[in-house]
Amino acid sequence: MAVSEEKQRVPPNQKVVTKFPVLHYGPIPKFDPKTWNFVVDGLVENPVKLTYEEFLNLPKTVSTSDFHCVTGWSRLDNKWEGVAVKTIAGLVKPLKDAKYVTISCEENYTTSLPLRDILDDDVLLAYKFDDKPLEPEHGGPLRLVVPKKYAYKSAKWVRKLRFTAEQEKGFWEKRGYSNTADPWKEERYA
Ligand SMILES: Nc1nc2c(c(=O)[nH]1)N[C@H]1C(S)=C(S)[C@@H](COP(=O)(O)O)O[C@H]1N2
Ligand SMILES: [Mo]
Repeated sequence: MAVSEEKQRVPPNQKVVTKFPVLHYGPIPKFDPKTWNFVVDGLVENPVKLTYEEFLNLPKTVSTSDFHCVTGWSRLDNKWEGVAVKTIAGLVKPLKDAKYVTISCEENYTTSLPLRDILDDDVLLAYKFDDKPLEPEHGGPLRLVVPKKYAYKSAKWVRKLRFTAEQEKGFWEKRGYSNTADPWKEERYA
């Protein structure tokens, strides 16, 4: 990549990698498609609990985006396929007081985002990467992808979205990482 192009694509103090590192806290959870479900609750008109099959039948989105880890690596042009959180919001209809979403995962990992960030066009709950089923180590069967934030907001093994009036602090955010997590402003620590 030309130097000028890289400057526009890569946030400050990040290094581009071509392999896809695997990074998370704790074990890789087991996935059983028969018992797995996906819940949306909190401040919504129409809470839902979907089976794996029902989730796969939701309208899908394909999006290619960049991925920036707070520890300093960035991976460009990742092709994700899944369901836009915007699509989910259309289904559950957030109430007027809903301003944030808490994302809960297997193994007690959580993070949260303001509604306007999570409803961005490039934010999706992905079940495919590079046209193949998302690997367990990268968050399969389902992970959130939030390209405009440091990747600790891109929660792996997602099971639940909860719409809230106030922002709840996530796993890394409670441990001193930035709640806003904008890589272009280098918001690494709170
Ligand atoms: N459930 C869960 N999701 C997580 C994490 C985690 O520890 N647990 N780590 C985050 C961090 S810090 C990064 S950089 C990315 C890494 O995703 P990857 O392993 O697919 O590269 O996952 C994010 N999502
Ligand atoms: Mo990270």
